[in-house]
Amino acid sequence: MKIFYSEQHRDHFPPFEVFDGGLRVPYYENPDRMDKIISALRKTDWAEFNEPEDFGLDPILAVHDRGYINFLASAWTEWLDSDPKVAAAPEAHAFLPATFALRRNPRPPKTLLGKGGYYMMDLSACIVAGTYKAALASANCALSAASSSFLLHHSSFALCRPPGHHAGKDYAAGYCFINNAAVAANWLSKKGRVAVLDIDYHAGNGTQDIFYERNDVLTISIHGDPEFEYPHYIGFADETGAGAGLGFHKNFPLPSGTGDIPYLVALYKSLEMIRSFSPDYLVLSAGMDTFDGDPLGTFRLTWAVYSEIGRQIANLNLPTTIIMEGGYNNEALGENIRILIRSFT
Ligand code: OKP
Ligand code: ZN
Repeated sequence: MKIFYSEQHRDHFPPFEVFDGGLRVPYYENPDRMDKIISALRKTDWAEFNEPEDFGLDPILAVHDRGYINFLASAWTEWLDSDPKVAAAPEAHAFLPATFALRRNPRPPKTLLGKGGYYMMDLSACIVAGTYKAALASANCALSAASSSFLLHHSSFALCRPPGHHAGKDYAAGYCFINNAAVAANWLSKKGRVAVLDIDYHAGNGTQDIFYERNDVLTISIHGDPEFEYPHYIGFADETGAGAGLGFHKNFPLPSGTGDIPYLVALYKSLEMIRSFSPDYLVLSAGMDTFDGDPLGTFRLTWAVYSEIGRQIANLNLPTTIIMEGGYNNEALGENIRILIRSFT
């Protein structure tokens, strides 16, 4: 199986993020995650690593707002220029606003901090010197995998970092800047009907937002109930699409502590919906933070169930573009991914 991966992600490694309660902690979404996955995949006889192609900005701007992308491109240098303390020790800093636009004025502000609070949703999507280039490379991995799924009519894996499913049309959130799955799904939607299935532990709010009014892309997310879990404001069962897109979005919010069996029940319902939509392509947002003991999750999925999840999804028999999202138990991450995706080889 073709795997698309770029080393560019290493330059996106913010020195901290801010947790609920104001605690400043080391960045959970770290480069070591990729190293663990790569070493697990290198042990197989089916992993074929490829550099992504550069697709330029057009397929990204087909999904994201231009003002937002411009903000991502310039935020770090503007931050560096704005404060001598940052310039004196750039590696100890990240751009992160502390004031957010609760109800939006339709006019994006002109100042950097104003734009930060307008284009960012929380305190985890920190911007450093390498963030924009890493986010572009990550989106190019997704596009290269989508293009490979189209040309070879076969599944492919985009080993994306930073992840993407929390990023909306004009906002960064939850370690995500460019919505890799949405960019890939939108690109594939020019070639055929597309379904997006998001199995990351957290609701795929960005993907939901981006396709909410479209009926040509079915989006489904299985996740910790936003009643108790991040992203708190979106991902509820009664959100099923709007306008032409009504009936083309589905959320499966599940309780804290969810184990293998109830998870598989939600998965089977998702696969039933995908079958009746009869897409030409599947985009799979694959997060492994559903694993028992993940530091950012509450589910209790076992190692063995990833094999069953992979087999069931692969049974759809669709060219599947698998996009890496979350998963923060680094020691288990590589094996879990290997077990999940081997059914697609
Ligand atoms: C990104 B992905 C923790 C607050 C939540 C953000 C989590 C983002 C998860 N105290 N922080 O979906 O894996
Ligand atoms: Zn997640």
